[in-house]
Amino acid sequence: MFKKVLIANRGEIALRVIRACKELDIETVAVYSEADRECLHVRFAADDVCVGRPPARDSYLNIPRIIAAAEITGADAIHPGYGFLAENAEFANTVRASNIAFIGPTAEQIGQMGDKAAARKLAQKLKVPTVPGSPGPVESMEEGLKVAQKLGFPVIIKAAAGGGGKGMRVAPDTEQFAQAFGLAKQEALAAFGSDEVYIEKYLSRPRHIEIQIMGDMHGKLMHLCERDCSVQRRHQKLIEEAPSPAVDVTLREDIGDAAVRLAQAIGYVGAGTVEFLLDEDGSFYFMEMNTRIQVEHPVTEMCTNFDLVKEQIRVAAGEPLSFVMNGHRLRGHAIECRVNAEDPARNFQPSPGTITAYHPPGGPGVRVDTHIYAGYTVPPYYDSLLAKVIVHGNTRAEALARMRQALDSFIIEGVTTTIPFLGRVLRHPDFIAGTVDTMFLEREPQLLKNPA
Ligand code: MV4
Repeated sequence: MFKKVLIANRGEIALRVIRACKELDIETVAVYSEADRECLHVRFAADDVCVGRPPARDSYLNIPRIIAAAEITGADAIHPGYGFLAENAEFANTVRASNIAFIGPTAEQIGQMGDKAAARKLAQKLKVPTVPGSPGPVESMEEGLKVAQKLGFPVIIKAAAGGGGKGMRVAPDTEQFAQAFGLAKQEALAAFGSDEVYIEKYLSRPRHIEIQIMGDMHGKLMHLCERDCSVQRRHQKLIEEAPSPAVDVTLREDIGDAAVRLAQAIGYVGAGTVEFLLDEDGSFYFMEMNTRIQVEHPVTEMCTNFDLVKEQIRVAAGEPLSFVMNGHRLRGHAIECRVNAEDPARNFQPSPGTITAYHPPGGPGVRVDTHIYAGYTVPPYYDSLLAKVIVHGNTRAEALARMRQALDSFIIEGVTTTIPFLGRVLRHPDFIAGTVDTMFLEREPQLLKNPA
């Protein structure tokens, strides 16, 4: 087992990884930017190294500084968390070339799934369903238009190097195809340095369903149920739950099996997520694979009783998975709400500042993953996640009631938060009925406003 793990991240996920290390009796190293001296990850880690100026590219994204921090402190492994360098193949490579273990998949596996058009091709080869579309990248506007006309409008044009919704354009008809195609290419080039795009038939009201998987170095790979992340805004997830109210045992087996086949085909090691769109008629389609631990991993932990971060560390050290569950042995229902320092009424504009009062919710089945405290100043440089409230109940109804109660008793003063907005979503009849899709908030803009 590792002796000392460096956590190449900040915020709540850094605390989450430190906790797992402590339970496994592993020493920890925090890295921090000049804006993060007062952060709890610095306090809770045994060792800490300042890696640069506040902007992420000068600190949390500075590969040579992070490697140097690991070498100076004698860390034998690095956990990247999510965001920052978590899906950077060059980083994974450099870490391993420096004789340090990377707690995650290989650089090759990160690269294979980072190319979305290639991942789609692999899925097709394995008979994992994909949305009807172009067989590979589309070279020219003329070729694209032919593909689109054959598929039938509307179509969606996606960046091959993309993911998370960037470089994506919908073309409603032939007339608007050229413009959408051009814009998608332009956006893709600006965001990813590659203007390669592919085309799919556009699904108008899909749900976002993702499968948590976990593989070890001994060829064992399992899935741990799905998460439903349909409540999103501009590709930012706001609420996640497991299991999905739209997935029954049979569908779970089918989607889970597809996810396991895909990950197994590349010998995947570590925690990963395979994303699908679920259509109104129950058809599911592979979207992309994320090769990291995700923000919403706690809902899976709550309904599987499985510590995903501890298991990530174990399998990276070469240990076999402690058991294989494949979506069985689920208990109850879990929901997560992301509490952000943002103002929903002002287009979710970030609201950094000092927390003047703080009291978290508690009680049975309530978990809060956070790095904030009274007196903490939320810096403007990073994402605005303040806390994740995760609840577990024996039924979805119990979990829902628990989440409403938890949010209503969560005190955060000094910054504007998304708590009142989340409370309104949890009381919306469509959310209660479990029927929301990814266009839900587009249809319900009044949820963004505080009632007078
Ligand atoms: C789609 C789609 C409809 N049809 N593909 C957005 C992010 C990327 N992972 C895939 N995305 C979508 N792909 C087809 N063929 C709709 C979306 C989409 C979406 C997907 C999941 C969650 C929220 C979303 C919001 C808007 C669009």
